[in-house]
Amino acid sequence: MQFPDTLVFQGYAAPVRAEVDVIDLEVEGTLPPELSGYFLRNSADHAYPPRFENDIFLNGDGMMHQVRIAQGRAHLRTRYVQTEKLGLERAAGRALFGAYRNPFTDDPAVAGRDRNTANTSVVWHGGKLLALKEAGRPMEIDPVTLSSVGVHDFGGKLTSQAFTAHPKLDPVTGEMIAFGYFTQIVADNTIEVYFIAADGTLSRTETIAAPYPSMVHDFLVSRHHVVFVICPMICDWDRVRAGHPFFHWDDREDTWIGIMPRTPGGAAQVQWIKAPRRAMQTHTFNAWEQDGKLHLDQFLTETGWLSQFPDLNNPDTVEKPPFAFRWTVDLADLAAPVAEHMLFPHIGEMPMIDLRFAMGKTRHFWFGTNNPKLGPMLPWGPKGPPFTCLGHFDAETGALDFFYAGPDSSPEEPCFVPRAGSSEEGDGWLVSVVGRRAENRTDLVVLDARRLSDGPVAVIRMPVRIHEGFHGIWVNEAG
Ligand code: V55
Ligand code: FE
Repeated sequence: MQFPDTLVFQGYAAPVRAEVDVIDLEVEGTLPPELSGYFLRNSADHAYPPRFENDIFLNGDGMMHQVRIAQGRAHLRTRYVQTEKLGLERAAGRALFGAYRNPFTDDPAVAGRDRNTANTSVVWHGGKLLALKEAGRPMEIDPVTLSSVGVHDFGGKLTSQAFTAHPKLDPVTGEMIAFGYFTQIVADNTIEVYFIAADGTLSRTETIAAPYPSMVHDFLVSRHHVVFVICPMICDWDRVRAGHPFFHWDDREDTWIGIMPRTPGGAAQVQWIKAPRRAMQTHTFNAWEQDGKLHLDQFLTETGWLSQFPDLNNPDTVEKPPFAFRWTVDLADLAAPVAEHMLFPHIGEMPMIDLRFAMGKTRHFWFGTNNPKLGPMLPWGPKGPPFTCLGHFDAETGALDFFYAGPDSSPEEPCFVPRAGSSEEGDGWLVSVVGRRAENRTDLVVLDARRLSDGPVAVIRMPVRIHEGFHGIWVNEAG
C-alpha cells in the first residue's frame, strides 16, 4: 500500500499513523509548577491510503494527542479513535469508506455502517471526554489512556447521527449547548439544538429549519440566545450522489443569521435575518449581550473556505483569508441592518478566548496568524498557508501582539490555560502545538498569554512528529 503523491498525503502533512508514548519529553525553559493537567486535541490522520487519490484532509481518521504536564514534567501519548470505520478497515487491511461524507462511494461491504472519523475536536463535559466530528456521533475517550469507550448517544436521547465539533460550555450554568445538522446523514436544512445539563444529561432538543442545506461548522451562544450564521457553503444531495465534492460555494445565495432564545420552546421563536453581506463564518470567538444588543465575534472570509471545495460559479477563485468581525444585532429591532465592525486589522483563524468568560463581553482574543514583518510565509499545505505566528488582541487597549514561532515553524490553534488560583480574565498561559517542519518534528510551546512577544516560558520538545491537528482543550488534573 502507498499514499498518493498529493499535498494532503506528503511532506509535513503525511499521515503519521504511529500511536506513541514518550515518557519525559525534553523541556527547554521551565514549566510553571502550577501547570498541572492534560492538553488534549484531535487530528485527522489517514490510517489507510484513500479509495480516491483526490481525498481531502478533512477525511482522515481521528487521532487523539495528549500532552500530560505535571510537576514540571511532560509526557506524550497519541492514540487513534477506535471508530467502527477504523475497525472495519483494519480488518480488511485497506480503505473501505470512500469520499468525505459520501456513502455512495463506499465499498458495498460496508453499506450502512458508521462512517464517523471522529477527527475534529474534543470536549470535556459531565465527567466525559468526547471526540467530535460534525458528521458523526460523539465518541467517548478515556482522558488518561486515550482508549475508546464507544459511541456516546446520551443514553439513547441523541437520535441524530451528527453532533457538532464546536459545542459551547456555559461557565455559569455548566450546561453544554450543541447542535447537529444533516442529522440522518443526508443533506437537509434541519438543525437540532441540544441542551445538555452540567451532569451530562441531554435534557432538551429543539429543532429549527435553516434557509438551505449547508456546512454549519461552528455557532454562537450568548447568555440568552443560540445563533447560527448560515453561509452558502452548500451541499446538494444530487451532486453528492453524482460524485461531486460534498460542499460547493454558491455566491448566488445570501448569508443568514438565525437567532433562537435559549428558553424552552425557543425553536418556535427563531428569527432569521440577513447578514450584512455574504460571508463564510470559519470559527467563532464568542457571543454576548449588552444594553439590548447582541454581539457576534467571529472570523469571516468573503469566499469559500478550507481549500477543498469548489466555487460553483467562479471556478478560478482563490480563497481569501479570514478577518475577525463583530456583527451587532439590535434585539429590539431585528429589521434594522446588522452593524459590522472589524475587531482588529489583521488576518487570523482558530480563535480562542478565556472560556471562563464565554457568553459575556471579553477583553482578550487569541488566534493563529501570519505576520510577514516578523518572518517569511511557509510553503502552502493542504489547508493553505500554515500559520507562522500566534496573535493576541487586547480589546481594552487596542494593542496587537505576536509570537513568531521561527523559520520553518508553524503554530496551530492556541489553547488558553488559566493560572491556578487566579480569576482575572487572560491571566494564564497560551499553549500551542508548533510544527518544526525542517526537522519533521513537533513541539508544544507555553507562552504567557498576555505577553506573546516575550516568547515561550517553556518549549516541550517531542522527538517525533504528531499530525497537524484541529481543535484542543486543557483539562485540569482534577477534571
Ligand atoms: C472542518 C473540519 C472538518 C469538517 C468540516 O475545519 C469542517 C473545519 C476535520 O473535519 O468535517
Ligand atoms: Fe473547527
